[in-house]
Order: sequence, then structure tokens, then C-alpha cells
Amino acid sequence: MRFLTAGESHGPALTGIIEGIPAGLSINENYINEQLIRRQGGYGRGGRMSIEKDRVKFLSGIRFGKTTGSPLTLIIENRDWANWEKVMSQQAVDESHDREITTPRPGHADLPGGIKYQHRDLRNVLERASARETAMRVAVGSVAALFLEHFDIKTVSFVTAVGGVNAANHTLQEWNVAQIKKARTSLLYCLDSRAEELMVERIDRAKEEGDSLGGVFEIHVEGVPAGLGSHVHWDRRLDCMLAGALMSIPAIKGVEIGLGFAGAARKGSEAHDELFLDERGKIFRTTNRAGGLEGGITNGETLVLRAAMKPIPTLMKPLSSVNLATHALSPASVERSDVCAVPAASVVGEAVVSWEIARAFLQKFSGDSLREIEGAYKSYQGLVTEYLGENDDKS
Ligand code: EPS
Repeated sequence: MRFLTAGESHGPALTGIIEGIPAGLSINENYINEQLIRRQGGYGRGGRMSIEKDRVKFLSGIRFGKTTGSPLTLIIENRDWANWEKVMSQQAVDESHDREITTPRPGHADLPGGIKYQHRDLRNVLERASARETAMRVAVGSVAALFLEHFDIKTVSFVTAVGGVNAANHTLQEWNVAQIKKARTSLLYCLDSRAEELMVERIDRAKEEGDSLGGVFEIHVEGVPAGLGSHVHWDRRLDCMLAGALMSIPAIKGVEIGLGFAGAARKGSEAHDELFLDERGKIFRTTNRAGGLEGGITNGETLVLRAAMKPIPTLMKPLSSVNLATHALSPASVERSDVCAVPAASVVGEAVVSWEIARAFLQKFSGDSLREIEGAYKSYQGLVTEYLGENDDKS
């Protein structure tokens, strides 16, 4: 299973092509559109989100509501294109346009992208580097999430920190998928309303000061079977794929799995998840410090991942930069932007994680039709039960 995306932030549309989705999967467009709406939301977003009404349109691969096995083509139109047709003209050069960008924003792709692709107008870089592209990633990841839902695997996310304000800690028992979904109705997709109030205050202050804020979000995946990924080769370790997927989201600078960095300070006796037997002889654990991954393989526990987002580099009170056209010191360019997009990034995180889990699932239970995959999965589940001796009634 693979996908490509294309499209500029202020071009006519974003496009995605997915190849490898099996035949027979019901595609609920409403579900995908709900995720797109969630991505547009969250307190701290900028003016662009009041222009866009992101909706997916499929151009191929679906018939009578179900996938055919052919590549899916997805389109999300950029409503803002109407305001940018001249600036973003594909052919005629608009002489009157005064939007050439020559002063890179520190932290953005502007400067390294300009050097690499030899663009004097940095718009040619930022249009594609823009997090607008993540709208398509949410649509693509939502198709993967629909596939996973068919096998009772659910991915959810919530915001745990914004601008240095941390939400209270939680246990997996307290916060299961159903609980976490409640975060969707809050301003910042956060489960701690007291911390959220402080986060909102910080965002307001940052806005007044022409600044921006980052934060942290957490992702849980429930219902993942043991045995996805592999220890046998580096690029088959699922931790590697998941961390890479999260790091591919613009502005993500750190990823943790389970205890993550906190685990480095613990003793071995306090860093792992001991195995116990219940009265029926079923193996269980009381902790999930590994975040559901051991040796690069899922162990049947809930996957727990966190990602750290740096503050968006576009500042209304710009940092010092250099105008590449005049070679003079100059404040960085200012574009319309968001003060804080951590809630949006959490939705993108869900999408990219769903994609990687679906991909690993399909690698293990491969097939061209949903029925074929269901058969492979069911037979494997039987093997796992047998392996763990869970058939024996030891009570
Ligand atoms: C975004 C669209 C962009 C920004 C933001 C994310 O729209 P515009 O640039 O027209 O305001 O709001 O992108 C960035 C912050 C960035 O650095 O690229 C979106 O659809 O998520």
C-alpha cells in the first residue's frame, strides 16, 4: 500500500493517489470529511480556515460505495485559489504581482529549500512546504482508518501540552478510546479542562505579542493485534515506521513511544511491563510502559505515541533574517498563519499513524479483497489464542 500527494497551498487543489487498498472496503465520505473538519479546527488557527471548507472528492477506485481494488484518486479543492490565481498562475506571468518572497523565515523550509531548488522567489518553496498538504494526508489516513475500523482497530489523539502548559497525567484505564474521543469537543482537543484554560490564555497572549506556540499531542491505537512489524530487520521495526511517519508532519521535532524519554531515567525494574497470569491462565500486564511495542513488534497492548510540535515559524513580529535579493539584514517575511496548530497536528498524527498500522496489517494479512484479508486475520487470531494457551479452561 502506498500513496502520493500533490498540490500547492494556494494552488487549485490538493490531490492524493492511494494504491493497494483492497477491494470491498466501504468508503464513508462523511467520516473522511469529519476528520477534515477536525483538522481545520482547534483554538489558535488563522484566517485561512475561515476560507476553506475542506471536503474530499473521489475521482477513481470506488463503485457503489465500495473500493474496487483500483487506485483511489482523492481531491480537496482550495477555495482560496480564487484569490491567488494570478500569483500562482501556471502559465501567464503576472507582472503586477508584488508577492515575491526573498526574506526567509527562520525555522521554515524557505532558506534550505531555496538553496536546494535554486529559487529566488521563496514562494516556490513555501507553497509546497505549507502544512496545507496535511489536509490530503488526513483524507488518505482516514481511508486507512476506515480499513482498520473494519477490524476493530481504532486510532485516537488528544493534546497534552501547549506553550509549556501540561495537561494532567492519566492512565490507560482512565482514558480509553471512548474517553479520549470526548477531547474532540474541547477547544484544544485536550482532556484536562483546567490546563486547557491556561493554554488558551497562552495562545491569546502569544497572538497579542505576534508570536506562535507549539505543544505535544498523544496518539493511542486500540485493538492492534500482537505481531505487526518485525525484529528481524531494521526497516521492518514498526517503531521506526511510526516515528518516521510522525516526523514527516511539518513542525514535528520529537517522537516518543510509551515511556519515551522518561524511560531513560528509570531502572530496568521500573521501565518494563511484567507478565502475570489471571485465575483462568490468561497472560496479562498491569502497565504499558513499552507503548504496545517490543522489539519493533506490536505486543497486543494499546499503542501509545507522542509527538512534539515546534511553534510555527511564521511570526507576526518577525525574527531577524536576511533579504536574499538585497543582501541586507531584514525582518523575516510575514504570511498569514496560525498562532497554534497543535490540535490540527494531532488529527494529522492520527491519520499518519492509521496509515502505518494499516500498511503493517496488510503486509501481514495481505490480500486483494477484504474477504481474503478477513480469512487470513481470523486464522492468525486462532493461532495466537492457541499459542498463548488461552483455549485451555484452567479455572
Ligand atoms: C494551513 C494553511 C495555511 C496556514 C498553515 C496551515 O494557510 P495560509 O498559508 O494560506 O494562511 O494556515 O500553514 C502554515 C502555518 C505553514 O507554515 O505553512 C492548513 O491548511 O493547515
